[in-house]
Amino acid sequence: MKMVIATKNRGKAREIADILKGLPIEIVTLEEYPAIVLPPETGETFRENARAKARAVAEVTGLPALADDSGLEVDALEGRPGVRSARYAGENATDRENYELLLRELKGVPLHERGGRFRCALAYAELEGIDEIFEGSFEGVIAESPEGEGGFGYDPVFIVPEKGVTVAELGPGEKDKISHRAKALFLFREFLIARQKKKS
Ligand code: ITT
Repeated sequence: MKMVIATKNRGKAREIADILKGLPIEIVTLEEYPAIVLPPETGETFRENARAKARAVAEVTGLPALADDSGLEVDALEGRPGVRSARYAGENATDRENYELLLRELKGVPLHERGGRFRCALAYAELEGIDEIFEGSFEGVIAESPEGEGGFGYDPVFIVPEKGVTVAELGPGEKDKISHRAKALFLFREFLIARQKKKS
């Protein structure tokens, strides 16, 4: 089976491809479809946005598509940046501009009140109309300053409490065992395997 990963975010595409290694799927990315423009993220939820991206890409390519809509919810900010995580500091903001804004907003907030979580909604769509959603979350604490070089997005400011380091400081492959995206992809994997069994 051939499947398109419906994301323009290279960090996400890399993690999804790594985690799905070993499944009998040929993965293609949007780098092979540079003309595709993803629909604007107008939804109020990760689920809605993921569904819109997967459906749009399945319709344009004719291939099954897997889209990821994700973001960071911070309790002290009533769940912000949430669905606006990618555009928090402005429409074309860099990862660094986004997390620097977050750190400014949390200035003076003590560590025990800096809890939050990453959320991921994965949507799988086929041209013939199948739509499935898989979700995962990842609890942590927002650091007072960035640490580490790995990952992408808010990883340098997201502390994994059990490890005492930020996600950007984790060793190779460690994030892919515990992240919101890994949890959602595990459910997607189970779905594909169950479906394959039913067919055979
Ligand atoms: P696509 O829509 O093309 O998939 P995007 O980056 O615009 O790419 P989203 O709208 O889902 O995707 O935004 C997700 C943002 O949330 C992302 O840009 C990061 O800033 C943040 N984010 C999501 N998952 C993350 C992770 O694993 N580590 C760090 N930051 C993450």
